[in-house]
Amino acid sequence: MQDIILELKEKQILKTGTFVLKSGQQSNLYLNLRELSFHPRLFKRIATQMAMSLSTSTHAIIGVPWGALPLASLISQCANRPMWLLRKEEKAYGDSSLLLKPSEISSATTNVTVIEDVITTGASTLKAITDLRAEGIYVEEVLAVCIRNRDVKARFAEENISLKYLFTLDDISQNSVKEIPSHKLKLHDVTKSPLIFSADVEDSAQLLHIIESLAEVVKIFKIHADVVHDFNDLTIAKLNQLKRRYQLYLIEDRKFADIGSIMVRQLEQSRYKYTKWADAIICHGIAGRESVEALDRACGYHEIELLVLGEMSSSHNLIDKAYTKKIIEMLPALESCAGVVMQQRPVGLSRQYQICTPGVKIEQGQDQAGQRYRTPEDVIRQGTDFCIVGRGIRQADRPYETACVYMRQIQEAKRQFR
Ligand code: S5P
Repeated sequence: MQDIILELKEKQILKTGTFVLKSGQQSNLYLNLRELSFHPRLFKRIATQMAMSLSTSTHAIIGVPWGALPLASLISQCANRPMWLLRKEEKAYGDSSLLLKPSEISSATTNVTVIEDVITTGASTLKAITDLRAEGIYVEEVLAVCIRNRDVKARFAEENISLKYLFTLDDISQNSVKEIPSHKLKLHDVTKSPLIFSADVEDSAQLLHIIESLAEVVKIFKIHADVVHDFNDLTIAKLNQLKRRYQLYLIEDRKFADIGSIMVRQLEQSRYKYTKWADAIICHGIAGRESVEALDRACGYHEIELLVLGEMSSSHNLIDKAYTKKIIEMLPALESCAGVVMQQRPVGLSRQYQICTPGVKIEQGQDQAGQRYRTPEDVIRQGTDFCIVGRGIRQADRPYETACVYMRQIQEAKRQFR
């Protein structure tokens, strides 16, 4: 439910401030669920949740006119239960009945669920219930997205109606809303946390689990979204939730390497929606200055930092000293560039650029596919700011404890060599 609340906040459907409600009461939270239909995916999620709590003995659902009608129709689809219609006022012509339902169904034998979006005093919902009762309908329950406070439950209990809802506004404490940062973290905000964990796992569940289990000790996570086979919008919502809760910095290691216009489209139009969650992306500079500058401008627009790759950890890689030098020369023109992926700090490089070094393990060595490893002590001695560690932690029996060991070794080496 917390996910849904955060998304409502992000989409400005849930607002903070000072608001006067229809009832005249003042509130510091305002929920405008009328705008939910502008966001079909979120709307469907909410309707699905509500459909799951529908009573099994309900024959039909009825939305309180008019605000709850789009929601009721979506729930009707999700639950595969018919939707009947209740008019707000009687018509002066034609069929004057307030209720529209199939004529062959007798009112006396039917239970209905009334759907509402937000219930504050309950007055309009109770008016709809009175109208339905006048038509001989038995209202079994009311299902709402949200109630303002729990006191209103007693009002429905008096009427012998069960009131179900997804959340109450009182539950959304001011603190949990304030926790959401208004800006993304920058790499220099997290320099006290010099370990980057490469979360190169296979699916979203593993990704979210490993991030959450390490988040107390690791603050920077590097992800290859395209190796997470079921990376989707829910993964993104949950990643953002973890980001806020633990103040994390997320790097997408896509290693963009094409001409500028394509890299910009890859950044902005990818199915992995990098701009919705990444604080930084990694790119190659192979296409040259103008291409990287185009990507840099797009990064600036999306408040994403750029990390440019100047050296690789793999054996016999094709990068030579001249190439690395040209990458370093490119940096001053890149306004979003926060750092470089390098094996060591180049002499004379400005301290404004953080050095991030992959290929780090407690035991130095090599894997079967070209990766070479150096120890945290070795890379810190070479001037690195951040050690990037993947399998050294992920494949350990106790990843959390192992991450703590890496962190201690890195910090110890920093004390020794700085
Ligand atoms: O030169 C490089 C650059 C990078 S970003 N060598 C690398 O290994 N990486 C990345 O660091 C690589 O894509 C992987 O995500 C991580 C190393 O993982 P490990 O399991 O070998 O520590």
